[in-house]
Amino acid sequence: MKRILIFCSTPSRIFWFSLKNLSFLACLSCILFIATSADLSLKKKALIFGITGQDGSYLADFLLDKNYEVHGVERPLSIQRFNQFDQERKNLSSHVIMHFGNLLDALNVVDLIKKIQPDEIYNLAAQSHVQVSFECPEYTSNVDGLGPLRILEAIRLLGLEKKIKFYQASSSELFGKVQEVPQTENTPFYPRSPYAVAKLYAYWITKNYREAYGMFACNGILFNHESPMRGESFVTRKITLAACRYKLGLQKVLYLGNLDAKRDWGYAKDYVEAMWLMMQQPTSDDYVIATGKNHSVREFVELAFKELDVEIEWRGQNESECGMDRNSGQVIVAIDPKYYRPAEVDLLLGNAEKAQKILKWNSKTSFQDLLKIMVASDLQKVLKEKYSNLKLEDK
Ligand code: NAP
Ligand code: G4F
Repeated sequence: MKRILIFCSTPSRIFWFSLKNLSFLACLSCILFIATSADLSLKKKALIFGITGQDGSYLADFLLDKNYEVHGVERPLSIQRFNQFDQERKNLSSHVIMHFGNLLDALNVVDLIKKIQPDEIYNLAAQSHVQVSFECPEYTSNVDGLGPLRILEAIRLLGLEKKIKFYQASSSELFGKVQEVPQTENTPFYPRSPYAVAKLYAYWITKNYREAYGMFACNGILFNHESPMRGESFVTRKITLAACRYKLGLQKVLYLGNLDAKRDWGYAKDYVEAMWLMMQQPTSDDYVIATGKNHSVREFVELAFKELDVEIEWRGQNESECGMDRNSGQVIVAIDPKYYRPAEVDLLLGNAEKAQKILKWNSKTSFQDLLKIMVASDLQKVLKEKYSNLKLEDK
């Protein structure tokens, strides 16, 4: 009986077979080939629109840890927050495949999806500032409302509706003037800004493509989530930065709008896990993601300053209200009505029971810990600012 020695690509795969068993051998080679290719293709591809933002950076990091091939879309003139973050943490951008793009450009969206052929698309791109949306309502509607439509339609036109899963960054702003407390997936929406109205369109068009074309398309209705990567004009980051600058003598007064608005604030790092979990379910659905606890802007101010051993005492009312440093008697927080919104969302409080039950997701970081993380990070940043200013003065 003739015998042959087979060397397969993997060193340990060496077998003896009789020629009689050639057909068996052919089958086995096929199986090994398929197994090896399957192994390679096991690396899922994700495409993130909005990768340069807060959530995009954390999600990219999370997906890389899960061994995804991560593609990200940046606008040609993106503020390089992503790269700044990268330098501070780990070499994210060198592991992500970056592409230029813009949600306003439908041809570009089609081209990207055709080229990349991702398994999962996360749409985090948006003009995400509520107050700015009152000043730029048409632009906001175009990016935040029609942007997701452009992605969904590109998937459909390319015939990839059964291959690609789609995640839409929906928002608790949809609840706006809340119709019940706490808010769940079944609470009626009542948007209060051009931003929220645009997100409402995006929510429904995502649901519509799911129902009309059988696409895997889900809405994450995320309540406010913050981090050291939060944009500096959102209230939490504005406060933590100002508190640190005050402590180090670089800022005297922090000007704010409505101190009594309440938000359900979580940690962005915890929330990107929920996005991914939604995409791993057998069928697509919509989920509220929240901590189930809320706090006022006023409380956030008090606790952020307290973290730096500064006690605040409030005096006055409405536009004349101010916060004083109990030690020095100096005014350190004042109201500037320009930060009041034409229509305010007074209170948000989420009930994430559905996500807890089905996704087994829980918010891990407490409000107090989130504050500590943000203050500690901004203190480092402001120290660097101060140090570099001193060096400039020395010269
Ligand atoms: P963010 O920091 O403001 O990031 C927004 C991202 O969208 C940035 O990467 C931005 O790019 C990109 N972008 C803006 N316009 C674009 C356009 N025309 N084409 C392509 N990209 C564009 O927002 P985030 O806090 O990470 O939030 C992520 C998503 O979740 C947003 O859709 C937001 O509305 C939604 N959301 C956020 C929260 C929250 O509390 N953070 C809660 C609920 C929902 P540049 O860097 O070039 O500006
Ligand atoms: O930090 P904010 O600007 O966040 P807002 O409006 O809640 O929106 C954020 O969360 C949404 C989820 O619910 C996202 F969809 C959206 O993209 C964004 O990420 O303001 C929070 C509250 C508001 O009530 C605002 O009126 O803080 C109040 N506020 C008081 N003074 C201020 C200020 N907000 C800002 N940005 N700046 C102030 O000086």
